[in-house]
Amino acid sequence: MSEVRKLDRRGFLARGLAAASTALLGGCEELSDQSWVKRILDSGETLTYAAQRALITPQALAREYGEADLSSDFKANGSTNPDDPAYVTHAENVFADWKLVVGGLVESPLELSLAELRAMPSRTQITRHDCVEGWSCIGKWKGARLSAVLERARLKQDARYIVFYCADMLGDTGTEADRYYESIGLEDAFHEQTILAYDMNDRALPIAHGAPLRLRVERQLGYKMAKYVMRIEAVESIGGIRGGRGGFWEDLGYEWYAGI
Ligand SMILES: Nc1nc2c(c(=O)[nH]1)N[C@H]1C(S)=C(S)[C@@H](COP(=O)(O)O)O[C@H]1N2
Ligand SMILES: [Mo]
Repeated sequence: MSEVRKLDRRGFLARGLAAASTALLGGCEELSDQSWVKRILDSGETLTYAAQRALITPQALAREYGEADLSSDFKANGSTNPDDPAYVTHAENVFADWKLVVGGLVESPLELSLAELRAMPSRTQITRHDCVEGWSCIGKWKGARLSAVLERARLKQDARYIVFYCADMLGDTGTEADRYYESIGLEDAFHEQTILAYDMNDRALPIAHGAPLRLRVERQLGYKMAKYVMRIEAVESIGGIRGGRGGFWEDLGYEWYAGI
């Protein structure tokens, strides 16, 4: 484990522990020491992309639950109220003029309002969200299929990754390096359960959980599920973006493929 990774992991876990000790995660579950999920999380590693490929088929579904399994109080984590001025204005306006920007290696760049996203092919799913800090909650998500958005934009041949740019700053340098971003490969982008969620538990997605739009990519850990998504971009390589490792936490040492 590299030094930067050790330091970062300590910081991330310390924040998680502080949160866990103040509340017993109303309705959510702290993973027991015996849990296989926790053992993987504690090892500091997630399944590598290759291991995941070897274990399950590319299109296998993450487990889905029933209404009775919903956590009564889904924990909010990381940024919960972005202070970016443009975001604040959109929030005050209940996102009426907000648009998702879709660009990069696409034939037809798009700007989609929430009404347009709501009119697209959708999926609703009840799934368990596992945070690397060692907690999980079950929630119901409805959103536009990312595959439908990408099909409308028409990916160019050389597109390999989809990058999600978010409104919030998580670090404390006060620079663009603090802004949250994430990326996934095309297999996850076109996976049945990968959606741009606008509803949570049958209501418009709350700000604490990423309003107006957040990614759900159900076979990976919580930090992949970008909240406050403002723009998505199709790229050939993530190497030239920011720290070059494909995400805010990845640039600080976390695995890019956070398979569970
Ligand atoms: N934009 C943005 N997305 C984010 C985060 C964040 O801080 N900012 N935190 C990540 C982490 S670590 C987790 S566990 C989940 C938390 O989602 P929740 O607040 O709905 O529980 O969002 C992920 N996506
Ligand atoms: Mo997380």
